[in-house]
Amino acid sequence: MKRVFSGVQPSGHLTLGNYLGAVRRWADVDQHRADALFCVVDLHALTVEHDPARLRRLSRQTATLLLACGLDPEVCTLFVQSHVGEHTRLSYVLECVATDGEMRRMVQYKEKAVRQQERGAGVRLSLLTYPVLMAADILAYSTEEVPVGEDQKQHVELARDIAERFNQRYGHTFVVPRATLPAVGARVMNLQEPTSKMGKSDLSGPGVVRILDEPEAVRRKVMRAVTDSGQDVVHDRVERPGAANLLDILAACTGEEPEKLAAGYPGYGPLKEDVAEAVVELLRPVRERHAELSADPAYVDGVLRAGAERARGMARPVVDAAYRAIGLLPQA
Ligand code: AQP
Repeated sequence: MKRVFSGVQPSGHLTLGNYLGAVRRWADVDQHRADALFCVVDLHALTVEHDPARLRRLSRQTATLLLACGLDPEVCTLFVQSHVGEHTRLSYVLECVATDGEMRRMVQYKEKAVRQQERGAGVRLSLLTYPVLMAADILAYSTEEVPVGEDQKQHVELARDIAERFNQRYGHTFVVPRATLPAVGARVMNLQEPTSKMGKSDLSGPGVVRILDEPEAVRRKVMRAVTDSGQDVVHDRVERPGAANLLDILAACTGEEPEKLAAGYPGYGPLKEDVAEAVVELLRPVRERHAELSADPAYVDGVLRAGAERARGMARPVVDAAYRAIGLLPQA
C-alpha cells in the first residue's frame, strides 16, 4: 500500500480552498487507497505572529474539522505535529543538508516575509527554515505521495531534493516523495482579489469562504465576488480571473468541466447563484458533523492521542536511520 502524508496549518479557520485543494481528496480518496497520515502542523503556525490561546483553540478546531470532513481514524492516522518529537528531531539534520539559497527561493517565504514587514512585525527565522521542517514531516514517514494544493508544490519539490541529496551523500535512507494535485480546485482564488490565493490567514474576510461559514455568509460572499468587465461568461484564467475562479469552484463542486459550464451561462448573476448554492450544499454536511463532534472534545483528544502514538512508532526507525547515516553516534 502507498504511504501518503499531508498536513494543514492551524493558522486560521479552514477555507473552501483548503477543502477543495486538499482535505476533500484526503477524505474521499487518499485515506481509502493508501496508508495515510494527516497532520495538524501546529509548529508551522508559529512561523508568523500568533496568539498562543488562539493557536490552541484552532489546533483542536482544525482536528475536529478534519474529522467532520470525513477523515476516519479507523482507516487513517490523524495527529498533531508537536505531539510527535521526531519531526523536529529530523528537521535539524535536514537543515544540515539543505542550503540557505534554497530557502530564500521559496515563494511562500518571500510573500509572507513581505506581509510580516508590512504589519511591522519581525520576520521570524522559522519562516525561512520551515520548509525543511515540512520536508522532515514528509520524509519521516517514508511518504511516497503528498496530496496538496498548488501553492505547496514547491515545498514538496524541496523535500524531494533534500531526500535525493541525503541519499546520495549518506546512503539510501529516505523514500523520495512527489506532490499530487487535484484536477480542479488546486488553486482557489480570493473572491475579492481573484489573482490572489484564497488564504486562511487572510483576516479581511469578504473574499474568503470558510468551511464553517453560515449559508447566508457563503451566499453573500459569492454574490459579491468581483467579476470581470464584459457580460459574457468565459473560462479564461488570465483575461477573466474572477469568472474563471467561480467556474473552477462550480466545476470542483459538480465534477463538470469549467469550460463546458461557462457555455451554459448568459451572465454572471445566474452563475453566482449556482456557485453559492453548490458551495452551501457541499459544506452543509461538514458543518453539521462539526457541530456534533465539537460537543465531544474528549473523543477528538482520544483520536489525536492514538494518532500520535501510531505516528511516533512509524517515524522513529526512519529518523534513527537518518541519525546513524549522517554519522551521529547512537546512544549505547
Ligand atoms: N486557495 C487554495 N486553493 C487550493 N488549495 C489550497 N490550500 C491552501 N489554500 C488553497 C491547500 O490546503 C492545504 C493546507 O494548507 P496550509 O494550511 O498549508 O496553507 P494555507 O491555508 O494557505 O495557510 P496559510 O499559509 O497560513 O495561509 P496564507 O497563505 O493565507 O498565509 C495545502 O495542501 C494547501 O496547498
